[in-house]
Amino acid sequence: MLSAEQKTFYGENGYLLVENAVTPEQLARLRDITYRLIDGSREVTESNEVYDLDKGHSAEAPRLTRIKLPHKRDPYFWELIRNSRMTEVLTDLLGPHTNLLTSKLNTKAPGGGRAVEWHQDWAFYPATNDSLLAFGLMLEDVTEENGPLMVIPGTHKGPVLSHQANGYFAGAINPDDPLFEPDKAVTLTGKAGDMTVHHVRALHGSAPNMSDRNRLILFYECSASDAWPILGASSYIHSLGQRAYWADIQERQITGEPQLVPRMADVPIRMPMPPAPDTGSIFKTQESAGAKSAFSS
Ligand SMILES: O=C(O)CCC(=O)C(=O)O
Repeated sequence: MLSAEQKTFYGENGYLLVENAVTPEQLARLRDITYRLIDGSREVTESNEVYDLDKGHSAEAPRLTRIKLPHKRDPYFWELIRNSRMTEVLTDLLGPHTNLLTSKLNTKAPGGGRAVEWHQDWAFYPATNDSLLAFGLMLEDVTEENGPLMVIPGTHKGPVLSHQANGYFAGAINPDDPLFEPDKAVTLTGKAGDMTVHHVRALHGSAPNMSDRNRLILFYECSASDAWPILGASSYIHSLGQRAYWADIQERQITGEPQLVPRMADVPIRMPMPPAPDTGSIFKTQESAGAKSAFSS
């Protein structure tokens, strides 16, 4: 359970670091599954529905940016979010009825693994209210060198910045935007088993992994069940018809029940349109739309 101070901190800053979010046994099992999944990418030569490949990927030396939807790859990823300390943190922050929106395991390979350009998750999936957040569970230690998540405190209370480039929804802000204040960024490092939490509107990004160690962060993006999507960019759920969507939403219920009465809040929204040429992952969206990088000189 979170303390009152932790909840206040999250409310004011839009992010939180939770130490030991999983037990050593849970962590060991997660790592074991993850390294087996990475091993499974050896025979893969093109990004597909499971793997997003980084430049230089080969059978001898797998280089991935991401394992997509890990909760669909191994039931343990789903079990964990439904029944662990993380579940308590989730209901502490979002209330009793919660859904998983998506999951992803950003694997940032050693020696240059991709930056994630600055963005607000809210720009990808606006909803009727902003009771949404992302957990980032560290499966290896995260230090300054291996591309930690960075967040700009307080931006969850501010505007949604433009994420457009070259006429596309680019999934990244322009680093020249006068509202972007990188000097205010905080860097979220921690030990394997620690977890970051960031609010859906919090501006965040991460630099390339310049170390010789993997940076493995398992992200769960979650919503209060009364936050209904207005439109989303690049998730499989938006291609489902009404029946399949209803079945899917029930499968993604983490705690409580579906809420058929959306809570409407006065929140700033921009629509994630038009889609980038390649929407296969955030990396592909940012790259194919030609988003200007904040990390390359
Ligand atoms: O992997 C990271 O550092 C950030 C991930 C992220 O923000 C995303 O995938 O939307």
